[in-house]
Amino acid sequence: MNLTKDRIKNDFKKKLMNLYSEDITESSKLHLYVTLGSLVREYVSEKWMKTNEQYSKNQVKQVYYFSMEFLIGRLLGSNLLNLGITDLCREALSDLEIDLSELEEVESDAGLGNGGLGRLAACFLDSISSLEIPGHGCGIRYDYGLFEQKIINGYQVEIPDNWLRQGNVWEIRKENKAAIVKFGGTVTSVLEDGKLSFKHENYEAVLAVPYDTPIIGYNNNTVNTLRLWNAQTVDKDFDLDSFSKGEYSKAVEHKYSVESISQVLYPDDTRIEGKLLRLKQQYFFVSAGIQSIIRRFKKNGLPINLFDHYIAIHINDTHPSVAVAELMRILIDEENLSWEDAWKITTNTIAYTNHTILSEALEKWPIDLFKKLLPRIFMIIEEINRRFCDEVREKYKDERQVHNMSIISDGNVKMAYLAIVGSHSVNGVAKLHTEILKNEELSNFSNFYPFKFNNKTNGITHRRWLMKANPALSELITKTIGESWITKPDNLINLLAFSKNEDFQNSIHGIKQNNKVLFANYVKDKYGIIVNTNSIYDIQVKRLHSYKRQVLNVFHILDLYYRLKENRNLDIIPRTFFFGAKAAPSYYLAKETIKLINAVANKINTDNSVNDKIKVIFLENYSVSLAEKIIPCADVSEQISTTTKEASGTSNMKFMMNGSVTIATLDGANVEIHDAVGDDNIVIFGMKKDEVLNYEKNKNYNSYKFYNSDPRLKKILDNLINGSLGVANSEFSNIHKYLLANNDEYFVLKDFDDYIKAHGKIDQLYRNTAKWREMCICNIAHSGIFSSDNTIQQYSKEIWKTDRIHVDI
Ligand code: 26V
Repeated sequence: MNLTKDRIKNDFKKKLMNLYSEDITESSKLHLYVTLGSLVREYVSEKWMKTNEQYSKNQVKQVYYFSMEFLIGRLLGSNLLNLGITDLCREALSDLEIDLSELEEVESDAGLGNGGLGRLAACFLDSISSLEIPGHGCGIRYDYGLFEQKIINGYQVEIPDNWLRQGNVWEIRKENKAAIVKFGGTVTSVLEDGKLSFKHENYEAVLAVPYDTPIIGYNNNTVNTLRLWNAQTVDKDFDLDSFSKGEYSKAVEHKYSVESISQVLYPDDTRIEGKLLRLKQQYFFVSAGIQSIIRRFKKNGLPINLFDHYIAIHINDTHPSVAVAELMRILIDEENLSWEDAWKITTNTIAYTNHTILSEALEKWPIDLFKKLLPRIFMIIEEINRRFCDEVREKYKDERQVHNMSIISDGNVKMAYLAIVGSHSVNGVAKLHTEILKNEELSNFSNFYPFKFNNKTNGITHRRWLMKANPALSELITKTIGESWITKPDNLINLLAFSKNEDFQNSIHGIKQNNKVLFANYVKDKYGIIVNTNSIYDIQVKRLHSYKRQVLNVFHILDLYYRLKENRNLDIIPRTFFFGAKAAPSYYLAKETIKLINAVANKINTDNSVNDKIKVIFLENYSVSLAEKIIPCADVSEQISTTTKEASGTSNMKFMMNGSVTIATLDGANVEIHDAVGDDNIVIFGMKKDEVLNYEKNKNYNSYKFYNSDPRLKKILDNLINGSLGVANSEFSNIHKYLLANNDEYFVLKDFDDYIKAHGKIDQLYRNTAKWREMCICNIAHSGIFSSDNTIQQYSKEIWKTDRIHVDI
């Protein structure tokens, strides 16, 4: 399609008239945004159709990425970028006196995820399409995404995220592709003509209706599909009996109960709760997704025994791991395959990624609940487990080992074990994480199945996180090393040749400065706080969790504050500390930490004796669209988790790609970042893996030792509970207790001294302007390897075995 500015202008006016019978002057920003969005979708419709046609015609292998979460954010800007029509649209709209950036701000974030895991899924989709890989997303179309966070009097307050209120221009409802998902009921076995079959009766049927969103590749014709499922009643919304008796609320009870399945994203990614509704959500989208894959597969005329040659299913963490049993069920009960054939196909089809080793987040389901909700699936898991336990028994002749590895034990179904046994590939998300999985957490399984375990270090899409979020930097990079880095992000390495070039350093600095000014304006408008744009922007944005140690960051700030109070002339480079973090609604310690950050912010920002040197800002409602604003203006990236606890982290990569210097523990992908940039271009502190593991094994850590021997810590901790932070004495007593009486699970006190020193080093490095700028450039130059394009190429080659398919138009 040959788009010109004039064509876009005409199409836009026509569309506005068709949709709203309005002209531009009387239209609202929302209507203008919807008009542009609809137009863009229209422009991709041919590519979308052709992509699907070509996949069917050529019978290519396709991958389906199953995930409970897709943290997409906004799509207008990234769709325009991938279609290569951003400038054209901006100019066309500008002629019509419309500002494109203003329209982009109208779009609600699709916040269908909690954090890293959901955002990774979104980055992966972008890379899959951009690399011309036939691959699609499968998930749930939640009516409400992750809650919106308001900060009221320093406390987090959660507001439902009604992201669909203004409609969603990107999705298409496909009623004709609906599937039925069955819950509960009874299963009986029937022997007919010597063949055993299973009859499922008295179940509750739920209609799964798909909504498809196009996933547009960068500068190619590939448009893959993100298919999200919505739950509806199958035939009747009302219980007619109750309705005719005038019992209206009872009459609609069933409707509400069914629709609740896809109503809301669970906002707690810190611990499993064993809630029935969550398991319902899991089976709901997995069953609907696999049914629709099988349906399309058969429509293409392919024989079912070749299923694994044409289909790969990837499960994002254990949340979709019922897929193992659901695929078995369909192959055996509906396609009449033998157990052995079905098992071979299933394990060849499915691959699993683990995203955490925190034991409280490892999924398990009580047997009774599981069996009642999914009787046939439970039977299949029992049989999978029986056969697996036999193999373990045969190999080790040790019943303890059998018990330890059993998928069903201690009254629970263990989803990670099901995912490992039922797949051909198990991967961790960074070198260290995979090593810990193999040698510690899952060593039983990696000894049993050494060939299944592998590493795939996470990545981020440089299109959203550099080209879209930081257009000025992108332009400068292209001007300096040409545009090849856009499709070959590794080529960013060519920037190294310019790392000492003064002109280039100045340009890099100018762009960062400009981004900082823009963000300072945002902060001033929103919070009425004046930020010193010459200060170091020191930023920690991520979910609030004890292991991520936002408290360590606060302790550094308090220490700095107390030092400034003691010595007004203390020579430091001014700093602005930014935090952005949502706490799970029932995670009281995390919420207390938010209040602590806000109390410290209030204390410092209103203290005129220090607030020209330091300020603290808590950014409300951290989200994808806010991340795109804040990351490009960071000088310092805080990646300070307790070593071994952060599986990978991905904001660490986004920051380096935008030219920040990282202060980090050697945890998660910080290890790979350190390997890439070397000691001179990152500031590493804190305990190493073995020290942490030793403390944990020997149980010989004592946080009081640090409290008693370090007067700085003593002062900070005492001041938490004596009202000196301007709040009641009890306000932070849980944090105090956690760190002292409960012995500081994540070693904040142990790493404190080293962290303070590391910040001293940052201060010194920043003073050497040329050196600092060289560090920033070096970080950008080495960030290309963290493009999710690289990660996805590895998944495709080593796990999915999918080929690139160029779509012809
Ligand atoms: C866990 C749970 C548990 C119960 C209910 C809801 C829920 C939702 C999500 C999760 C996932 C927790 C695991 C997770 O998000 N891991 C993060 O994955 C990132 C991508 O691989 C990685 O960069 C982070 O280090 C890791 O913490």
